[in-house]
This record gives sequence, C-alpha cells and structure tokens, in this order.
Amino acid sequence: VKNLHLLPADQIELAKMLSEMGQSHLFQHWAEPGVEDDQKKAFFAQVAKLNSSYPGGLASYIQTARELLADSKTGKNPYDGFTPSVPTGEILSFGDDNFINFEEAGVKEAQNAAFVLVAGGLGERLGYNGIKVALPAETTTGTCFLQSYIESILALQEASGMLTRGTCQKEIPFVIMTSDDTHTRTLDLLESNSYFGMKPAQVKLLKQEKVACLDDNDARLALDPHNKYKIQTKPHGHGDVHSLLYSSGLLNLWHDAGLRWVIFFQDTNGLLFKAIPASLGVSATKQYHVNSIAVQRKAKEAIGGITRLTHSDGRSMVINVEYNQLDPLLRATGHPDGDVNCETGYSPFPGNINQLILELGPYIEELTKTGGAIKEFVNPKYKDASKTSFKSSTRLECMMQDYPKTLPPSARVGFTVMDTWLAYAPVKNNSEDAAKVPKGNPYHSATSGEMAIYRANSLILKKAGVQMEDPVQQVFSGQEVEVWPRVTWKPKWGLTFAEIKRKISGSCSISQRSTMALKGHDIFLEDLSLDGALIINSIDGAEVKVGGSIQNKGWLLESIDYKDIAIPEELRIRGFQINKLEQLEETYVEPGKFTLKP
Ligand code: UPG
Repeated sequence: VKNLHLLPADQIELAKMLSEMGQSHLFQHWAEPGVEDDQKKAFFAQVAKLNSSYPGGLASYIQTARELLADSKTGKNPYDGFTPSVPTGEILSFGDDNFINFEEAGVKEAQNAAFVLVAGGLGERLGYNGIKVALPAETTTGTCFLQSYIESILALQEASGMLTRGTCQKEIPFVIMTSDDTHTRTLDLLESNSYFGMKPAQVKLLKQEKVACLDDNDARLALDPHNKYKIQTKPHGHGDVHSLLYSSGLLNLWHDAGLRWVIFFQDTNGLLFKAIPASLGVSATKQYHVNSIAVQRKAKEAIGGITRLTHSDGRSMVINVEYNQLDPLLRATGHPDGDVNCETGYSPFPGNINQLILELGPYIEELTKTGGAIKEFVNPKYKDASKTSFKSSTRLECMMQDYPKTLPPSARVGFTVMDTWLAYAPVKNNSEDAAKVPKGNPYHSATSGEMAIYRANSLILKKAGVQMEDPVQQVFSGQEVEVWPRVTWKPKWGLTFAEIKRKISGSCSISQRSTMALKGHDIFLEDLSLDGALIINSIDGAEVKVGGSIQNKGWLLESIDYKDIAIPEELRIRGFQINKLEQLEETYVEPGKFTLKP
C-alpha cells in the first residue's frame, strides 16, 4: 500500500494482513494519498466487516479457499476413502400409537425449545420477486409462511405450557436468519402485521453477511466490477446460522434459561410443523444430539440423502450427502447405476428436508471448539479443462446440515423419517421448471406446495374418521396435481393427531369440491356433512359445535396463465386462483358455547 504510514492504526493492520496474504492487487490501482480518501475508508470498513464476521477472520478465509481451490483443481473427491451405506433411524408412520406417543412427548418438550428459521436466501429458482416467507402457503386463507410458522410456535408454546404446568407459559424464542437480500423486507412484514401475534421481544433477527469473492486459484479477492474500492461479495450459504447464533450470545442465554433444544427450519415448507411434535419427541426419547427430519426420497430428487459414510480408516458418520454429489459418490463406490430407486419405488437413502433438531448442551460444547465454523466447499466454474481460470468469480460456501461433520464419533446423530405427504412440500421451482420435473418426482412449486397442504389436511381428517371424497387430478401450469377438498385450520386447532381426533365425532363427510377453514381453537365437528364452503372464526373461549348438512355453491379453483402479468405474482406462480362463489361463514367473538347446525 502506498504511504501505509498515513493510514489509521487499525487500517494498517488490515492492509498488512492483506498484503501478507497475497492480496496487494487490491491496492495497486489506488489514487495518491489525499485523493478518494473516503472511498479508501469505506474499503477498509468493508474489509474490517469481512474480517470480523468470518470465524478466524479473512486470513483464515483466504487460507481455506486456497486449500479447497487446490483440491478442486486436482479433482480431489471430498468423499475420498468413504463408502456410503443406508443408515438406520427412526421411521414413523402417521397416526399409529408410536407416532401419537412421540407427539405427546414432543409437545411436552416444546417449551424447552428455541426455533431458528434460515431465511437469507432469495430463491432464485422460484423467480419470485418478494421474500419467500411472505408468500401465501395456501390461498384459501392467504396465510403466508411466516404467519403460519409463528402461529405454529405459539400453538406449541400454549399446548406445552398447558400439558406441563397448567396455564403458565414459557415463551419459545424464535430467531430468523436474514441477509442483505431479505432483512428489511422480513422486518417490514413482521412490523406491519404486529409480529403475527408473537411478542416482538420473542423474535430476534440475525443478519448473515456475504463473503468475499475469489478471482483465481490463489484466492485473490475479487474487486467489484463497478467500484474499485470494494470487494465483490456473494452469499456464503445457510451454514452461517451456526456462527451467527454462537456470536450472538443467544445460545448461552437459552442454556441458562433451561432450554434444551434448537430446532432449525427453512423458508417454505407449509407442512413442517405437522412433523415437529413427533420428531422432537424422538429427539427427547432417544436423546439424539442431532436429529434430522427426513422423508422418503425419489432418486435424483433435489434433496440431499442421509447417508452413513464409513472411511477406510474406521471413521464413520451419518451425514447429508447433497443431491448433486450422491449419484457420483455411489457410482464411484461400486454402484454403477448411481442414485436409483429400489423396490419400494424410492431411493434407499432418506431425503434430508433440512429441519434439524440439535440438543443445546452438546451444541454449545461443539461451537465453543469451532466458533461455529462449518466445513466449507467451493464450486468454481472453470473456463476450460486446464482449470486455471474461472468464468466468473467464486466463493466459499457452507450448509447448516454439515454441522455434524466435526462431531466426535461418540455424538448421537440420528434421523426421523416421516411420511412425505405429512412433512415436506417446499416451494422452490418456478412453473416452467416444475413442469419439466421427471414424471413421478415432486414439483416443489407453489402449485404443488399449496395442494400438498390440502392433501395432508384431508388425509389427516380421513385418518381421524372423516369420510373424505377422493381427490381429482387437475393440471395447472403444466403440472398434474391431486386436488383434495381445500381444508385448512389454524395450528392451534390441530397441533397433534390426538388433538384433532378429540375435535371430531359422529359421522362426518366432506365432498371433493368443498372448502373448510377452521380459524379458532375450540371448534368441534359433529355429524357434519359438508358440500360447499365453510369458514369459522372464533376467539379462544368460544366453543363451537358444527354439524348437520351444509351445502352451498362453494369456492371454485380456476386455472390462470402463469405468464399473465395482470395477475399478482404470488397467485400467478400457482397457475390457479379461487373464485369465492358462496360460503357459510360464522364469526364468534364472545366466549361461551355455540352450536352451528343449519
Ligand atoms: N438460505 C439462507 N442463506 C443462504 C442460502 C440459503 O438463509 O445463504 C436459506 C434459504 O432461505 C432457505 C434455506 O436456506 O430457507 C435452504 O435454501 P434452498 O435454496 O431452499 O436449499 P436447497 O439448495 O434446495 O437445499 C437445502 C439443503 C438440502 C435439502 C433441501 C431440502 O441443502 O440438503 O435436501 O434444502 O429442502
């Protein structure tokens, strides 16, 4: 750096570090001292931030990058020496006694949990312009993902408090990891909706920072093409959540408050909370330090496979192998067909839906050693086979599910397999890409995500004894989906299967063209025959019995063109909208006992 001595002391340190790490090119084009000083200051402010937000600092980032880039250049396989095999875990079947027992254990434990939502991603594959958590999970009620998550946590909090100590409730902490791409919009969404009923102090936002981009195999940091005093940055991945939680100090606060579990989840899975109580029950019962929620996985489906990896030196671990790596790993280890379905019609490797339950004590112990650093990887796009230069700058990345990679062999790492229809329906793909998904594999689109909610709720009611008419097949935006009755309920209405069964009695039936939205806690269905639309709103303390034959024109699903920009984007990406022709809607705002029987 020219005239180094003219810089303030902290900047001298950073400049020295950079030049020692082979980064002098960052300063080569700088103007003379006295010229563009503000930009130089801004440059060092950015460097200081990049340095402090990475465990071990920038020097460590550059060092790791060199190692990973060298491995990538020589084509070193990160799984070298490891043989994959199918691990054993807890396999649950919705609604049986085992499941019900785990659900009860899970609800009891829920008050000792903290929830962490990773929502720093923009969802490029979906091509939606807003933040994903603001998308309606379903359009019958228009409830967005974030609202449904918050209401689920509050419902768990209440149920857990009731089960264990009467009415007194412990507040379940809720953390959202955001990024520069999502932070402001997430905060706005919360603030303009009064935090969806949660106390603002119960919610903490932690913003992840991007990491420096790399121009070449020597890990020379890339300058922003539009600003020579700025280092180009890109997202580092959802693995950042661990270092952020660690440095926030929250983990120790939670530990001191007697919490035992941290539950991680992702931005757009409308079914997730149906799987949480039972999986938490599994964690508590089996004393798992790490419990990944998994579902049956179709071969080549874009979800990671939970795999046991055994090294020739004896090491062994149960870990997610990402979807783009499972096939090559299998081929390289004596499975010439790679990632294929077995006789069950599914891949033998359970699919990682990336909802992790970690036991807090061992988690803190591990992070105290690692500082929250997660094993990283690099994925450069080379210009040619010589692998000497990149098409565009690259950066290190990390994934939250790689957390177990540094754990000692004594750690209890398990997983819980749930029925896919119950637990997993993310919204990741745009209509065009979804329509191209191989037949039989899930679309993971806004269309399939919404339909999956109706399907799961219908199947749950069916299991609870309601006669549900069979679904019909319909095609929206080139995707063939099963359309079940559009049944939705507030999380507090039916948090567990036992709770749902308690609210249904007699002989109930719901026709395929029906819609039912239960927006209240104490709504009981008794000898109800529904053929149309029924909406019930009720406050806590209003006990409503619904029965008899309800029939009206109902709410119809109409196809829409996903390319029609006159329609709001959040609807358009579904390929259908709801035409609300006629409904029976009742609202109960006073406590008491009521009967609705037309
Ligand atoms: N995310 C962040 N920060 C980032 C990148 C992503 O918070 O820098 C969030 C994102 O908002 C989302 C989650 O992380 O909530 C996952 O991102 P997404 O792009 O949906 O992940 P995928 O690449 O589809 O894969 C993840 C796991 C994979 C798993 C799959 C299940 O890596 O193992 O099977 O999710 O949905």
